[in-house]
Amino acid sequence: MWHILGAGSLGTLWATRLARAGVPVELLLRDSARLHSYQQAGGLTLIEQDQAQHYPIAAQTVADTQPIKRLLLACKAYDAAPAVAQLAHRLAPGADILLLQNGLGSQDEVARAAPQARCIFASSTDGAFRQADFQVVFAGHGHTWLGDPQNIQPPAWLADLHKAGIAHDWSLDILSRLWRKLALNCAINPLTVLHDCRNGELREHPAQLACLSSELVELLQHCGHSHAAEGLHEDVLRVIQATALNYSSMHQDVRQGRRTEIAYLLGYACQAAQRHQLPLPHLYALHAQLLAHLSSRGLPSH
Ligand code: NAD
Ligand code: KPL
Repeated sequence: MWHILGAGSLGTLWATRLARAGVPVELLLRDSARLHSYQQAGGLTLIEQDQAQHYPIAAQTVADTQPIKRLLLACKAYDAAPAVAQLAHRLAPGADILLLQNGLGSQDEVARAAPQARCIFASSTDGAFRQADFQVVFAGHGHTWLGDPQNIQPPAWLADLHKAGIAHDWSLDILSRLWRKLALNCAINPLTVLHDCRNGELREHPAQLACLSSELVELLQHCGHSHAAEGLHEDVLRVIQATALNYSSMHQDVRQGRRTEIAYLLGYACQAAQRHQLPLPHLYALHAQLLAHLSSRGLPSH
């Protein structure tokens, strides 16, 4: 049984794909009010290529008592550790937690909140967004890398992902993958917020992209992820080109007045730079500008 916490974009994407492959799944919802709304909706709806499919997946609240052996954590990075702390007493000995959070920092927070569990980190390029409550659009088929920095053995349940058609690979260096993604997000997302533009319009700011990429390369190298630093600037330009018409996830969050994951992206990068006493002026300045911008819009800095 997969327990899936968070019936948002990625939670719905995973729950529906697993359920339609015959894998038993159950959603964990925040409270009885949310469970009631879910029951009114009668299940989750996944929209793929304009086709909507409805899945009446079972659900319970986090306050339920059933033991949990496999938990898919599909909430935002800032909600991850508090959510796991709420559930820690339900985790069976040797339980697995699969962490879908973007960025870095939340994985360590979760591991501290549930020391008895095995934490498997994921980095995903799938794209999904909520069209309405419990209705999610699968906007871009990507790939998911999974790995465990403490144990290179893949879990047997990867077979469920295979069955569900979830494109994935077991990575022996998941931290480097997460750092690389974090570096791309740090170079692109904050600038799209500050220039209020689509990813592609960043091509008008080549000097800023070059400075940030070179500082991020230095950071990755000092953090022991030289491999993740290779060709970063070219990759930043490639991603901008490939996603030219898209608004970055951070831009969408800010535009919709939602809390961002800044603390787990640029905030995490700047903290790591400080720990290594690296003078990275463009990165620090970008962080300060982004914090000021968020504050001017009444959004939290963490
Ligand atoms: P989302 O906001 O759509 O969904 C998160 C869900 O978690 C919400 O429904 C929220 O109510 C729920 N939640 C939070 N705390 C909870 C709790 N204590 N108990 C029960 N439910 C709780 O977020 P998302 O877009 O699915 O993103 C999840 C993570 O995946 C983020 O870190 C994001 O950066 C990452 N990610 C998202 C995408 C995407 O396309 N959406 C792609 C790659 C990575
Ligand atoms: O991951 C992204 C995001 O918007 O969060 C991309 C499109 C790669 C930009 O950093």
